[in-house]
Amino acid sequence: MNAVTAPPSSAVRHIVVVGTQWGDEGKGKLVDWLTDTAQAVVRFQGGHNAGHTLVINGVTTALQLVPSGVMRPEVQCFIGNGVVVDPEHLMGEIRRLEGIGLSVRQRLFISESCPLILPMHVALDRAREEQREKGGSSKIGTTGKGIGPAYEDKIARRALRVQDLKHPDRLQAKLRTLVDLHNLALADIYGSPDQIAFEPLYARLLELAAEIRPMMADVGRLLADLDRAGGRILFEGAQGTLLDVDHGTYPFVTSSNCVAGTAAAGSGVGPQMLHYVLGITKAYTTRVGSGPFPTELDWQTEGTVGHHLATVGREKGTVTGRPRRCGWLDAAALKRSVIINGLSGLCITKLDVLDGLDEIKVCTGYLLRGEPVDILPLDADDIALCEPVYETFPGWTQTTAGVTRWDALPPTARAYLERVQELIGAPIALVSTGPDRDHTILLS
Ligand code: 2SA
Ligand code: MG
Repeated sequence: MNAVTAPPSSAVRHIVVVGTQWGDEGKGKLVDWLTDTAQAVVRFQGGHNAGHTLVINGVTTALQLVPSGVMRPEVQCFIGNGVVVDPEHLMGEIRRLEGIGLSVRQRLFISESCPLILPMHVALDRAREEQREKGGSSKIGTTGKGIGPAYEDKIARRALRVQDLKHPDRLQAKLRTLVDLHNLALADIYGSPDQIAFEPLYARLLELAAEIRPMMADVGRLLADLDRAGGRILFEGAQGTLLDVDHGTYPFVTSSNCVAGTAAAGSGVGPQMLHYVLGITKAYTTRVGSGPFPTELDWQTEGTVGHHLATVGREKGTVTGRPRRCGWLDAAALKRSVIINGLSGLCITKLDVLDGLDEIKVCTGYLLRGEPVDILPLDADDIALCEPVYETFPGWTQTTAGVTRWDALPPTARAYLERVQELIGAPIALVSTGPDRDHTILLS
């Protein structure tokens, strides 16, 4: 393949994996695959709104909060300060993983500084969505996990943090203030019938605190030590660049920064530790939740290309089971992702979903109020007005599922990928041709 620079190799030790689209690009699989040679995997933003699906030896496991490294028994897993932690969910997920025979607690390290997601955040998340809908404005289509309200409390400097679980008195005082504040909002602002009872929540948090305490850690310090000892670290992004609270299709975004730069601040280390940024890109585009999506196709009508992508790609939310909206690859949006993330290389996933299509389209730019534009605009209202301009490629009839060599791909598939990397200005380092660990083409 032309113009492909070296993929992640021994020259780079630490890799950041980020989604370049609206999430669900297949990051979990790639993190798991790359973890073969890593000692640690770190989550640095988001929470249990993430749904990372891993297929190992044909067995599917979905992870939400626990880093994807957990599937490899010798790998250490870190939850950095940039992550919002729902303690009830955390312990539930740990128990579920332990139930399938994985050791988790011994090698999971949770930053003391993570803000907590509590039941009032979930109630507020849902009440706000209802209000948006009633008020005639579009719902964001959140996952309903309390992510946004928990980050609001963090920014407002009133959040409970994991470290508060070590101090029952402090926890009690802060929790009381927070419960009162949010109960008031729920009743008076949102007219919600939900009220959070303080006593049972406090009692439950004390129980959870006893379980979580042994996993609390100074994550930044531990990662710096691992770095000094020559270890390899993977920084595992969640959601995707176009859902980033600053750089995404605001306000139809999540409430954290999902871009590569956050890997440092969200895990407590410096940016010099981010050696290689691998952007994960689905060979087409999906989005779950509301918001503009220029290349969206009709994905509900049988017999359409959109329906093909949705069904062959099994495009349903891992966390919520919601159908994902589907459309063609958008190279003009990816250009934005390349810039924001400083992508070193790209991994194209789910190429096999395009197998059998007569022709394949890639969006190379848009017409915005009649004017050509070659990169995704910054204003969501402008994005909603963008009419995509496409380049069309012949498809292929052979199956690419499970192919592990570049030269075993159909020539039309190779031509498509070569053109994609040319359009977006970042090299393709990897191609994933199926959900299993081994269905991966490494380009060198
Ligand atoms: P939130 O809950 O406040 O983060 O929702 C805000 C927006 O962010 C989107 N979002 C996601 N988009 C894709 N995948 C995500 N994770 C799950 C998955 C989602 C699911 O992997 O499938 O199961 O539905 C994720 N998390 C948040 C969300 O759709 C809103 O547009
Ligand atoms: Mg997902």
